[in-house]
Amino acid sequence: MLNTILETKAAEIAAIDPTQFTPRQSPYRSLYEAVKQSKRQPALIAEVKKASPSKGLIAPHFQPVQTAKAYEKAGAAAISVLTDATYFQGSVADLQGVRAAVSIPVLRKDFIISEEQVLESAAIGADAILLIGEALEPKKLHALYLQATELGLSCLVEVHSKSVLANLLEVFTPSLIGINNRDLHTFHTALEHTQEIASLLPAGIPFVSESGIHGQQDVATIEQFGASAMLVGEHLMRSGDPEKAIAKLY
Ligand code: IGP
Repeated sequence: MLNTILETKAAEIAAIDPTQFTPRQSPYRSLYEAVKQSKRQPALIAEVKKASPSKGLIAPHFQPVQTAKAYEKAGAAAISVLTDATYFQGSVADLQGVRAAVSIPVLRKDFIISEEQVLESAAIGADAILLIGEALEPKKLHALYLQATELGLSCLVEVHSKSVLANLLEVFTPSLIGINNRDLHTFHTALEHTQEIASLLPAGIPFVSESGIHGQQDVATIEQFGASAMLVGEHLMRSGDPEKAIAKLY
Protein backbone atom coordinates (compact mmCIF):
# COMPACT_ATOMS: atom_id res chain seq x y z
CA MET A 1 0.00 0.00 0.00
CA LEU A 2 2.70 2.48 0.99
CA ASN A 3 4.38 2.06 -2.37
CA THR A 4 1.14 2.79 -4.22
CA ILE A 5 0.61 5.94 -2.14
CA LEU A 6 4.15 7.09 -2.84
CA GLU A 7 3.64 6.65 -6.60
CA THR A 8 0.55 8.86 -6.43
CA LYS A 9 2.54 11.46 -4.46
CA ALA A 10 5.30 11.57 -7.03
CA ALA A 11 2.73 12.55 -9.68
CA GLU A 12 1.21 15.22 -7.38
CA ILE A 13 4.62 16.69 -6.62
CA ALA A 14 5.37 17.15 -10.31
CA ALA A 15 2.40 19.57 -10.42
CA ILE A 16 3.59 21.73 -7.48
CA ASP A 17 4.97 25.14 -8.45
CA PRO A 18 6.66 26.80 -5.46
CA THR A 19 6.81 30.16 -7.28
CA GLN A 20 3.02 30.30 -6.90
CA PHE A 21 3.11 30.11 -3.08
CA THR A 22 2.13 33.23 -1.16
CA PRO A 23 4.47 33.99 1.76
CA ARG A 24 3.41 32.63 5.13
CA GLN A 25 1.66 35.17 7.36
CA SER A 26 1.55 33.46 10.74
CA PRO A 27 4.44 32.68 13.14
CA TYR A 28 5.31 29.04 13.78
CA ARG A 29 3.93 27.27 16.84
CA SER A 30 6.39 24.67 18.16
CA LEU A 31 5.16 21.10 18.32
CA TYR A 32 8.09 20.14 20.55
CA GLU A 33 7.23 22.79 23.13
CA ALA A 34 3.53 21.97 22.98
CA VAL A 35 4.24 18.32 23.75
CA LYS A 36 6.74 19.13 26.49
CA GLN A 37 4.58 21.77 28.18
CA SER A 38 1.26 19.97 27.91
CA LYS A 39 -0.59 19.89 31.24
CA ARG A 40 -1.97 16.52 30.26
CA GLN A 41 0.58 13.71 30.02
CA PRO A 42 0.98 11.87 27.79
CA ALA A 43 0.27 14.91 25.62
CA LEU A 44 -2.44 14.43 23.02
CA ILE A 45 -1.97 15.11 19.32
CA ALA A 46 -5.57 14.78 18.19
CA GLU A 47 -6.18 13.99 14.54
CA VAL A 48 -8.95 15.03 12.17
CA LYS A 49 -9.33 12.28 9.58
CA LYS A 50 -12.25 11.65 7.25
CA ALA A 51 -11.16 8.32 5.80
CA SER A 52 -8.16 6.02 5.55
CA PRO A 53 -7.04 3.19 3.28
CA SER A 54 -7.25 0.71 6.17
CA LYS A 55 -10.65 1.76 7.55
CA GLY A 56 -12.46 3.33 4.60
CA LEU A 57 -14.85 6.15 5.44
CA ILE A 58 -14.47 7.00 9.16
CA ALA A 59 -16.42 10.27 9.43
CA PRO A 60 -19.33 10.62 6.96
CA HIS A 61 -20.25 14.03 8.44
CA PHE A 62 -16.69 15.32 8.51
CA GLN A 63 -16.38 18.80 10.03
CA PRO A 64 -12.67 19.34 10.54
CA VAL A 65 -12.84 22.87 11.96
CA GLN A 66 -15.56 22.13 14.48
CA THR A 67 -13.83 18.92 15.57
CA ALA A 68 -10.44 20.63 15.93
CA LYS A 69 -11.98 23.35 18.11
CA ALA A 70 -13.47 20.67 20.35
CA TYR A 71 -10.05 18.98 20.55
CA GLU A 72 -8.40 22.21 21.65
CA LYS A 73 -11.12 22.92 24.21
CA ALA A 74 -10.66 19.46 25.69
CA GLY A 75 -6.92 20.02 26.21
CA ALA A 76 -5.21 18.59 23.13
CA ALA A 77 -1.60 19.81 22.82
CA ALA A 78 -1.70 19.87 19.01
CA ILE A 79 -3.92 18.95 16.06
CA SER A 80 -2.98 16.62 13.22
CA VAL A 81 -4.70 17.19 9.88
CA LEU A 82 -4.56 14.74 6.99
CA THR A 83 -4.02 16.65 3.75
CA ASP A 84 -3.75 13.69 1.37
CA ALA A 85 -6.80 13.67 -0.91
CA THR A 86 -6.53 10.37 -2.75
CA TYR A 87 -6.30 7.95 0.18
CA PHE A 88 -7.51 9.96 3.20
CA GLN A 89 -10.01 12.38 1.61
CA GLY A 90 -8.18 15.28 3.24
CA SER A 91 -7.10 18.62 1.79
CA VAL A 92 -4.86 21.63 2.22
CA ALA A 93 -8.05 23.65 2.76
CA ASP A 94 -8.88 21.46 5.77
CA LEU A 95 -5.52 22.33 7.30
CA GLN A 96 -5.90 26.04 6.59
CA GLY A 97 -9.38 26.09 8.12
CA VAL A 98 -8.20 24.29 11.25
CA ARG A 99 -5.06 26.43 11.56
CA ALA A 100 -7.15 29.63 11.54
CA ALA A 101 -9.58 28.29 14.15
CA VAL A 102 -7.19 27.05 16.87
CA SER A 103 -4.19 28.47 18.72
CA ILE A 104 -2.23 25.23 19.21
CA PRO A 105 0.27 23.78 16.68
CA VAL A 106 -1.08 22.06 13.57
CA LEU A 107 0.74 19.06 12.15
CA ARG A 108 0.45 18.40 8.43
CA LYS A 109 -0.14 14.68 8.03
CA ASP A 110 0.83 13.64 4.53
CA PHE A 111 3.48 11.71 2.67
CA ILE A 112 6.19 14.34 2.42
CA ILE A 113 9.04 13.20 0.22
CA SER A 114 10.21 16.36 -1.57
CA GLU A 115 11.54 19.88 -0.96
CA GLU A 116 8.51 21.36 -2.77
CA GLN A 117 6.14 19.75 -0.26
CA VAL A 118 8.16 21.20 2.64
CA LEU A 119 7.91 24.68 1.11
CA GLU A 120 4.21 24.14 0.51
CA SER A 121 3.69 23.05 4.13
CA ALA A 122 5.30 26.26 5.37
CA ALA A 123 3.27 28.39 2.94
CA ILE A 124 -0.11 26.88 3.84
CA GLY A 125 0.46 27.57 7.54
CA ALA A 126 1.41 24.16 8.93
CA ASP A 127 3.47 24.32 12.13
CA ALA A 128 4.87 20.84 11.84
CA ILE A 129 5.26 18.08 9.27
CA LEU A 130 5.43 14.32 9.40
CA LEU A 131 8.47 12.64 7.87
CA ILE A 132 8.05 8.87 7.47
CA GLY A 133 11.12 6.66 7.84
CA GLU A 134 9.57 3.92 5.71
CA ALA A 135 9.01 6.38 2.85
CA LEU A 136 12.45 8.01 2.62
CA GLU A 137 16.10 7.12 2.44
CA PRO A 138 17.73 8.23 5.72
CA LYS A 139 19.87 10.89 4.03
CA LYS A 140 16.89 12.30 2.14
CA LEU A 141 14.84 12.34 5.33
CA HIS A 142 17.64 14.21 7.08
CA ALA A 143 17.86 16.78 4.25
CA LEU A 144 14.09 17.45 4.44
CA TYR A 145 14.34 17.64 8.24
CA LEU A 146 17.06 20.29 8.01
CA GLN A 147 15.16 22.24 5.36
CA ALA A 148 11.99 22.18 7.47
CA THR A 149 13.82 23.09 10.68
CA GLU A 150 15.52 26.06 9.01
CA LEU A 151 12.14 27.35 7.90
CA GLY A 152 10.78 27.04 11.45
CA LEU A 153 8.70 23.89 11.04
CA SER A 154 8.78 21.21 13.73
CA CYS A 155 9.24 17.65 12.46
CA LEU A 156 7.68 14.48 13.73
CA VAL A 157 9.91 11.69 12.43
CA GLU A 158 7.90 8.50 12.25
CA VAL A 159 9.25 4.97 12.17
CA HIS A 160 7.67 1.57 12.28
CA SER A 161 10.40 -0.97 11.73
CA LYS A 162 13.51 -1.62 13.78
CA SER A 163 15.78 -1.63 10.75
CA VAL A 164 14.46 1.72 9.50
CA LEU A 165 15.09 3.23 12.94
CA ALA A 166 18.61 1.80 13.12
CA ASN A 167 19.50 3.17 9.67
CA LEU A 168 18.09 6.57 10.55
CA LEU A 169 19.97 6.83 13.84
CA GLU A 170 23.20 6.22 11.95
CA VAL A 171 22.55 9.48 10.07
CA PHE A 172 21.03 11.70 12.78
CA THR A 173 18.95 11.85 15.94
CA PRO A 174 15.59 13.61 15.50
CA SER A 175 14.21 15.83 18.30
CA LEU A 176 10.86 14.06 18.30
CA ILE A 177 10.14 10.52 17.18
CA GLY A 178 6.82 8.98 16.27
CA ILE A 179 6.44 5.25 16.72
CA ASN A 180 3.69 4.08 14.39
CA ASN A 181 1.93 1.08 15.88
CA ARG A 182 0.48 0.46 12.41
CA ASP A 183 2.54 -1.20 9.71
CA LEU A 184 1.90 0.94 6.60
CA HIS A 185 2.42 -2.06 4.31
CA THR A 186 0.05 -4.53 6.01
CA PHE A 187 -2.01 -2.17 8.28
CA HIS A 188 -1.46 -4.57 11.17
CA THR A 189 -1.64 -2.51 14.39
CA ALA A 190 -0.31 -3.44 17.86
CA LEU A 191 0.39 -1.15 20.83
CA GLU A 192 3.23 -3.41 21.98
CA HIS A 193 5.07 -2.06 19.00
CA THR A 194 5.67 1.15 20.94
CA GLN A 195 7.50 -0.79 23.64
CA GLU A 196 9.63 -2.72 21.18
CA ILE A 197 10.79 0.35 19.27
CA ALA A 198 11.08 2.58 22.36
CA SER A 199 13.63 0.18 23.82
CA LEU A 200 15.88 0.93 20.83
CA LEU A 201 15.78 4.73 21.12
CA PRO A 202 18.67 6.69 22.64
CA ALA A 203 17.78 7.66 26.23
CA GLY A 204 15.95 10.92 26.71
CA ILE A 205 14.38 11.33 23.24
CA PRO A 206 10.69 12.16 23.53
CA PHE A 207 8.46 9.89 21.47
CA VAL A 208 4.86 9.83 20.32
CA SER A 209 2.93 6.57 20.23
CA GLU A 210 0.82 6.66 17.05
CA SER A 211 -2.26 4.72 15.90
CA GLY A 212 -4.58 2.14 17.41
CA ILE A 213 -5.22 3.99 20.70
CA HIS A 214 -8.87 3.50 21.66
CA GLY A 215 -9.36 4.35 25.32
CA GLN A 216 -8.00 4.90 28.81
CA GLN A 217 -6.50 1.45 29.05
CA ASP A 218 -4.52 1.94 25.85
CA VAL A 219 -3.31 5.32 27.13
CA ALA A 220 -2.15 3.71 30.38
CA THR A 221 -0.31 1.09 28.33
CA ILE A 222 1.62 3.50 26.15
CA GLU A 223 2.33 5.71 29.17
CA GLN A 224 3.88 2.72 30.85
CA PHE A 225 6.06 2.28 27.76
CA GLY A 226 7.37 5.83 28.33
CA ALA A 227 5.52 7.74 25.60
CA SER A 228 5.56 11.54 25.99
CA ALA A 229 2.62 11.89 23.65
CA MET A 230 0.02 9.97 21.67
CA LEU A 231 -1.50 10.49 18.26
CA VAL A 232 -5.17 9.53 18.23
CA GLY A 233 -7.45 9.74 15.20
CA GLU A 234 -10.13 7.13 14.55
CA HIS A 235 -11.24 6.75 18.17
CA LEU A 236 -11.97 10.47 18.50
CA MET A 237 -13.49 10.80 15.01
CA ARG A 238 -15.97 8.00 15.67
CA SER A 239 -16.86 9.13 19.19
CA GLY A 240 -19.58 11.60 18.20
CA ASP A 241 -18.46 13.82 21.11
CA PRO A 242 -14.71 14.46 20.86
CA GLU A 243 -14.56 16.58 24.02
CA LYS A 244 -16.04 13.83 26.12
CA ALA A 245 -13.92 11.20 24.40
CA ILE A 246 -10.74 13.13 25.26
CA ALA A 247 -11.76 13.60 28.89
CA LYS A 248 -12.25 9.84 29.10
CA LEU A 249 -8.74 9.11 27.81
CA TYR A 250 -7.14 10.41 31.02
C1 IGP B 1 -3.85 8.02 13.92
P1 IGP B 1 -5.60 6.10 14.52
O1 IGP B 1 -5.48 4.60 14.53
O2 IGP B 1 -5.78 6.68 15.92
O3 IGP B 1 -6.64 6.63 13.60
O4 IGP B 1 -4.17 6.64 13.98
C2 IGP B 1 -2.49 8.24 13.21
O5 IGP B 1 -1.49 7.64 13.96
C3 IGP B 1 -2.52 7.67 11.78
O6 IGP B 1 -3.48 8.37 11.06
C4 IGP B 1 -1.17 7.76 11.08
C5 IGP B 1 -0.92 8.02 9.70
C6 IGP B 1 0.48 7.97 9.53
C7 IGP B 1 -1.71 8.32 8.63
C8 IGP B 1 0.05 7.55 11.63
N1 IGP B 1 1.04 7.68 10.73
C9 IGP B 1 1.09 8.21 8.29
C10 IGP B 1 -1.11 8.56 7.38
C11 IGP B 1 0.27 8.52 7.25
